[in-house]
Amino acid sequence: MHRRTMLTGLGLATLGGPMARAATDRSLWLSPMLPDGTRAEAKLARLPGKQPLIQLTDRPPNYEALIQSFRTPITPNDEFFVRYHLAAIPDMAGLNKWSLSVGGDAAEHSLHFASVDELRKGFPEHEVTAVCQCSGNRRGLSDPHVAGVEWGYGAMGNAVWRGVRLKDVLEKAGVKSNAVEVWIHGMDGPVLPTTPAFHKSLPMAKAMADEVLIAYAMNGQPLPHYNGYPVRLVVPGWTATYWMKHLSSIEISSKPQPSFWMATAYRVPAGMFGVDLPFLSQNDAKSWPITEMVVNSVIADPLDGAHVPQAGFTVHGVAWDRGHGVKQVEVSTDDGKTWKPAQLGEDHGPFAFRGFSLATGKLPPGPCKVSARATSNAGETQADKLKWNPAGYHNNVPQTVTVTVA
Ligand SMILES: Nc1nc2c(c(=O)[nH]1)N[C@H]1C(S)=C(S)[C@@H](COP(=O)(O)O)O[C@H]1N2
Ligand SMILES: [Mo]
Repeated sequence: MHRRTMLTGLGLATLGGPMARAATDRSLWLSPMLPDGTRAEAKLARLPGKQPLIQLTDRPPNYEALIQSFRTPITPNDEFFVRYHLAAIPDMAGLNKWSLSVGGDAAEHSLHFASVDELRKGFPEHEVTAVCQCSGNRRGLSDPHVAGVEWGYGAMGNAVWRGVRLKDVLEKAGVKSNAVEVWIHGMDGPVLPTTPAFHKSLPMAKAMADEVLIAYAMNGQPLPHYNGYPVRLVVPGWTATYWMKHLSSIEISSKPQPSFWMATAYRVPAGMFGVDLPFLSQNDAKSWPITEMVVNSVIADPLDGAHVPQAGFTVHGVAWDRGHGVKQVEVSTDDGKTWKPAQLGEDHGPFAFRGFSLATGKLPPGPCKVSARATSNAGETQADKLKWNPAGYHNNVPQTVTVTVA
């Protein structure tokens, strides 16, 4: 479809603010660093119930958020990114027949919840504000490029999640002493029976952590269809591959989950990225499963290519880490030569985005390279140099936004 027709079809002309700006200039929503093929094929498109997002693939749906969505620390549900591995996703009628089974060879009993209400009424409710970030966020910026969905900066979001603790449900089922992992599975599946189903697992120590929720609400609303309706797992601090959507089965297991998605995919070179909680049952000599996120930040305003006044402008963005919380964000307006501490916004807890802002003051005319660099309460700072790995994970090199001061 012709781009102009598509955008008109989406009704973008009627939207104000950042969306309208994004719609009129492709360079404002597509990172200049993405591979040419990705840049040529990506388009703004709307899934049911969503604002237009950047469509990277349609089957399965892989849509990233516009960078403008990170001007606020809480990401609205209708701007939240969507990522699926497999294309057979139940429709709402199918998902309304949801039920959850809990069992496994290392469970004392099995449990069955026939509705969300039954689950909700069985346990105390909890809330956590946490970043859901795809392991592959920024993969498209890997240099040299790597295979996979070529995400830019928007394969992430931060929301207030409400649900019951996984731990409380596991304790009700009874955890035997030989339990090693909790296996999780959702209601979506492959179109072809030869494609491996999306089976994942968590080590017992993370599964039993207080922050891990079986969530049925996101920012005070039911989960959107494509973000896991009616129930998903929320695993704060860990990349989103463990955040199982349409969660339908939980097994307490004495064995490591052997699926393709644990044993082969979603792995990083052993020891390349430090973690607090090792996933010992899935580690091998060469590689570890990707688990805890790395400290990172994104500049959401100004956008690459923007024109800014000599009197100066305010840099806005968000920073996050793997659950220690953000201690400081520094901003540079001279291509990383000098850095100034930014002002931090409201603290939404250690697993959440932390907003930051910095007023630049007067600037000389010409091109200006703006960067941000976050440091966590664990003393970790964003990497100076990309820790390249074959799947393009954990890219936390400070982003550079180039604007023109005029
Ligand atoms: N059932 C199911 N859950 C899933 C996936 C999936 O393909 N199927 N993908 C995982 C991955 S890799 C990511 S990045 C997140 C994306 O969450 P979102 O689509 O709500 O943004 O879902 C996770 N949970
Ligand atoms: Mo992901």
